[in-house]
Amino acid sequence: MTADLSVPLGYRALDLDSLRSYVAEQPRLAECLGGAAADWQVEEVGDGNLNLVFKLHGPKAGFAVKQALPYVRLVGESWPLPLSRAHYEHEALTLEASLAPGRVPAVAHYDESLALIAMELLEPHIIMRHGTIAGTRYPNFVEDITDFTARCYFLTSDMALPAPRKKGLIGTFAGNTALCKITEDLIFTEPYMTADNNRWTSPYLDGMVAALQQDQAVKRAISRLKLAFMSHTQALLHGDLHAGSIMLTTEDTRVIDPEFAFVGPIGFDMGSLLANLLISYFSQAGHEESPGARDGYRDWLLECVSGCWTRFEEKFLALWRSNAASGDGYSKALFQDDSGKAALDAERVRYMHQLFADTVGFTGAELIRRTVGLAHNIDFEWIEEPALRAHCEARAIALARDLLADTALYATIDHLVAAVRRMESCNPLGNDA
Ligand code: SR1
Ligand code: MG
Repeated sequence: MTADLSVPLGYRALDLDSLRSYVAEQPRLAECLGGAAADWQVEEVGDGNLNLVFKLHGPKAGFAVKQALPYVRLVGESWPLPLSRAHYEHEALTLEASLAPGRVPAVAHYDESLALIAMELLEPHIIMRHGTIAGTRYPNFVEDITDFTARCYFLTSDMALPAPRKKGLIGTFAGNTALCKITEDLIFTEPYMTADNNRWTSPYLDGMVAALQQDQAVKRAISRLKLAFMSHTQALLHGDLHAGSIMLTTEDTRVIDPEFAFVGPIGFDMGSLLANLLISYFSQAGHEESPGARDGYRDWLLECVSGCWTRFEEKFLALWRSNAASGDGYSKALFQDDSGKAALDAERVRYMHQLFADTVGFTGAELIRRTVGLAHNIDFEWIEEPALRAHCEARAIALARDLLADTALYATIDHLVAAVRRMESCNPLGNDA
């Protein structure tokens, strides 16, 4: 199945005026905003790589509108991308709202022909990356995000769903091939070879990138992860769970933008989440007010790394041990007596160990693609001085190389956190930056 790149009749990319007219013709949306169309404040606020995003405010309320463009916004019309991603995003948002209530923006309106979703306006929430660059702590983040991850992944796994429903779920998202292909190329392939899309802080990182691209242990590891990404249908994933896909306040956390959703390996999402916290950690030297001023904040970021795994694991296991576990995987019928119950619990522990090993590898993959591949993060990009930026990025690359090639050395989250702390006092570039 190849992705359908055709643009349906009736599709047009909206601007501020045409969006205002469009919404005026949608009675429910217009009623929700209140007043007359001329009273509405409309702005385009999209800063992501793919889509248009608008905010609308009326006298009564506001909402956000996301519209897919038929190409990659970051690159332009030379890179076409199917509008069907809005369909998958709508499917995922709807399902996630039922699995993890309150953790995603509520959908207000969906228009398939315009590839447009109107949804709850999250205010005063901000994109998490902006908050961590500013050094803001979010006390509820770990509990909120692990409610989302544990519930979405467990409740769409084979331990929760009967086989026919699980296969139906795989089918619902199986057509999202173009978005998966972006990931297959940008995360699992291009950073490890010479590719036009790659970029890094040159010349500082040239040596590290050359070494990475000749490292056979790394190439074997990334290829194994790519195969898992392509073939391991464990649960419904967000598919792009980074700090730009999370909006939050100090009280509330929401997960947005699931257009990359598909049924895949849980460790992929978990690795993306942990890697983006680590990117924030390694980038702090470029944002702190004076050297060491953000040491306490670094500690908080590592507490988040640790908490995102441990609270996820606890919640996932609690669901598995509860009545939610009525799927065909690990049927309770096979494990009825005391020895059976002990055996099943040992299996649960083994499953979580494997999930963690997957997560470690995928964490390394995300760290590399954000420093060597096409799509970088503002955490590093906003560090203006290239030598300092490279110094921060080099630590992320050095850690990632070890996570990929020596995954087994990171048996627990404590091993990972200890390695991050050790890396903070290393200078992988070997200069006096
Ligand atoms: C061409 S798209 C580049 C990246 O932007 C999205 O947010 C995904 O992370 C993708 O890999
Ligand atoms: Mg996105």
